[in-house]
Amino acid sequence: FVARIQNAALLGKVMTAEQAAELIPVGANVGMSGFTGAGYPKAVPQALAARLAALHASGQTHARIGLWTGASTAPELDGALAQAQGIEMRLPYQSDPTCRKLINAGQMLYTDMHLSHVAQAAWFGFLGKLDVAVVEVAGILPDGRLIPSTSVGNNKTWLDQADKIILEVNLHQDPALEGMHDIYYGTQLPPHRQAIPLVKTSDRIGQPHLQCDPSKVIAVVVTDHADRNAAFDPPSEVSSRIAGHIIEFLTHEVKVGRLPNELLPLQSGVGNVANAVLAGLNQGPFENLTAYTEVLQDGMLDMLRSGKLAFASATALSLSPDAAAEFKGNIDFYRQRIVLRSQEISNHPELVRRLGVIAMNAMIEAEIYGNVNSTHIMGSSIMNGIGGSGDFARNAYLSIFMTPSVAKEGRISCIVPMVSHHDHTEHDVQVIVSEQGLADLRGLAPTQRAKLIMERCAHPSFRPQLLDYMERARHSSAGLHTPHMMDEALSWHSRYLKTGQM
Ligand code: 0RQ
Repeated sequence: FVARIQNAALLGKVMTAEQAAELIPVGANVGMSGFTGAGYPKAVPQALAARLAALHASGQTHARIGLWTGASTAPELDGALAQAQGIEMRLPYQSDPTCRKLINAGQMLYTDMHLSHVAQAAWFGFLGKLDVAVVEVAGILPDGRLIPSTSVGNNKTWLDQADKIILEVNLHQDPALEGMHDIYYGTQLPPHRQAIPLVKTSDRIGQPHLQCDPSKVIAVVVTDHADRNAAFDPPSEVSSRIAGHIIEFLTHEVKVGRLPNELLPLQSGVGNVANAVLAGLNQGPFENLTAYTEVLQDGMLDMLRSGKLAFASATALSLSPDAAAEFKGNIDFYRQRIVLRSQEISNHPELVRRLGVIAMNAMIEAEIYGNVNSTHIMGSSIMNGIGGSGDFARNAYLSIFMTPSVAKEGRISCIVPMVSHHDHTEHDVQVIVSEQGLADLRGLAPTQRAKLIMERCAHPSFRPQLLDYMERARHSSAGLHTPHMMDEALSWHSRYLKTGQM
């Protein structure tokens, strides 16, 4: 590992994960690296979890930390710390089953934030003091600068803001990642902010390395482990139909002159549906595409390889084991075509608006008027979090939300009279698509939107029920702009909670 730690002072700080975890004070706010299962520290969180569990066993039942990351991580981080009951407050995004269980049981606090807001909220001091940063890197340069790993996330901010820094140098991460990153150090606080000088997805506006004050580094831990690397499901029939509707819609938009032949930069959310849409685009008619997105999944790697996608900007890689191996084998090819940025830049509203991004995100449910819920099950339980979907949806050129029309073997309609939680308001949602069809809502009034969403997107088994709701609301609602029956609007959700069927 000596070749990876070229700074003599930092080489002298190499220690075990257990020793490093001892240096994290109980009650500290800890900013860790990691974004959608990539580039997260793999050893210190597990050692810290073991330490907190031992403290709990000795009677210190409230020994916990505040845990801030880029986005979701992996079992070695979120999973280990949650199982040890070691997290007091989690932000800004998670998808871990144990975290989810504790949050929904009221045993862990969770602040669900737009991912582009996190860094500035930390600089503004809105989140409290950041005590320790724990950041995975691919290597350390002689002057202490860091070669970032497979995600950038909030690492720049954690390294700048934390009093103390622990670095995990992961030998498994390819040192040839060097040069793939673009870390922008020009962001200012209001009222001194300037325009961010990025006008194309491929622009480089920063530097390839993270700055780090070596005097703040209290430990360096060496690891050799792959990222989480979950495999994606092959595109299902439902996902493929959703992808088909989106491609037909984009083709139409090109035909009528609202999109250029090479479209506009694509943003694609997480999960199997999003990956299937990319698989569809890879077979589709468009060439020379670009992506300005936050997560680069297998689908985009395939598109880069086939040449359909000319360039991709993201903050993290989230690859299956096969795709990760392929990426490693052809890293020089990908370094010409991928740039990884801090998440406040990959998701920045100014840049999303300037570039005219086409945002495609999955959701939990939509209502007939177009409001969208991306985060909550039946109004009160968190699923994952809003992630970057709001950063992109509100500022996109085209904002598309997609979902299967039903969930849980058809017992739940994903199109409902009123959403049980609002993440994306009707004003931020231009297109809704399910395997049934696509509703283009641009320029429509609420009652026009409702007609289209029910006709095009709802499952036939729920359509009559929705039409009946709408019809009765038209006759009994106090206002007829957005007709609702307030005592019935959420009755589908309460019926499901009581009977297991909407
Ligand atoms: O439940 O896990 O028990 O099987 O929700 O649903 O259909 O597998 O969809 O994996 O694409 O995730 C919105 C959660 C969709 C995700 C969400 C149940 C369903 C299943 C998952 P099971 P699917 P996906 C950029 C963009 C927010 C963040 C975001 C997400 C589970 O896309 O977290 O967009 N998005 N970020 O059965 C009850 C309904 C349901 C339902 C589905 N209406 N009611 N349960 N489910 N619909 C990336 C980042 O920001 C990092």
